[in-house]
Amino acid sequence: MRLVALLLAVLASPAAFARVLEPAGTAASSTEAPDQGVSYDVKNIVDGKAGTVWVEGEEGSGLGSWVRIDLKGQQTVDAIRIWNGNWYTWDFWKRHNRAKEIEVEFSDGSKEHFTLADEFKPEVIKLSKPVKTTFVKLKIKSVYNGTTFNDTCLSEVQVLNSEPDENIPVVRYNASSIYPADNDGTYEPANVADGLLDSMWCENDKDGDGTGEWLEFDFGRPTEVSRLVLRNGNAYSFKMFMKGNRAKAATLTFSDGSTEQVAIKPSMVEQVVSFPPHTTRTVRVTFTEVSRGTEYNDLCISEAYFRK
Ligand SMILES: [Ca+2]
Ligand SMILES: [Ca+2]
Repeated sequence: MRLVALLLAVLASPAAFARVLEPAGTAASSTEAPDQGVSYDVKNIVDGKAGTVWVEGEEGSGLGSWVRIDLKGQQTVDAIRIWNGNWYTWDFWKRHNRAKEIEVEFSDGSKEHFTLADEFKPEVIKLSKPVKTTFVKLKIKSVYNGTTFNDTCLSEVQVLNSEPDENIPVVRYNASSIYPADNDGTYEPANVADGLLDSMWCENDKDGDGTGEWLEFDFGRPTEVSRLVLRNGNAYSFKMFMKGNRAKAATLTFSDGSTEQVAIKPSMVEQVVSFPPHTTRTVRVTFTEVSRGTEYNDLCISEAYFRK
């Protein structure tokens, strides 16, 4: 029974196995002009941030507008993950149009049609079969209307390939506490594995700075690990990074109770934390030292992956 349950858990989260194909470029049918220094360029859909947005520049709701993501040569695409609408904030999301029906076109001329959910959460659309293509083009066929602006937005689009990569798939995350969702979104532990720098896990210790809080990775089966790849703090921007707490040291606790102490750089760039190899089903990362931010006294981690 346990094996069956485990397989179901794995099948239920295809995104856990999906790697994001690196874009080589982007194009769009039209783009809204920048406003007060804020760009709505189509580059924003592949910049690793939900809070930066492409807005079509047509009169009306932008039906027929499209965005294209060019890949590095021909790649196999299995799925696409979309942050639909304007993710700058929840309020902005409601006020702008979201794409409803989309046509997805590939370089071999094939097309697939999807109806997206109208929800403030990322959506994975799975292709009926893998496609070898040099680009993915999304055309907006209908929209969900925003309450204020008749402009259709996409915040982020990840083109996915389901072949495993170096990052060990996680079937379940646990955490000592989770900061409640607010106007910017959720702070769920799984946010450390979505490829976005402005989505993160944050702890919810009301008085403390995050020291003693933990994040646990469950691989579902014994797996060898020796590296933790990390984007510390709120990695959206240097300004946001400085405002919040960052980790400086942690204890890694493995399934058999053994531990390793590791130092973590209080830096927003990607870092690889190496430690002696352990074969384990879970790793609990307990933060033992924290660097305080200037404004928010909550520890956040933007991205975190274990590797062999
Ligand atoms: Ca973006
Ligand atoms: Ca993230």
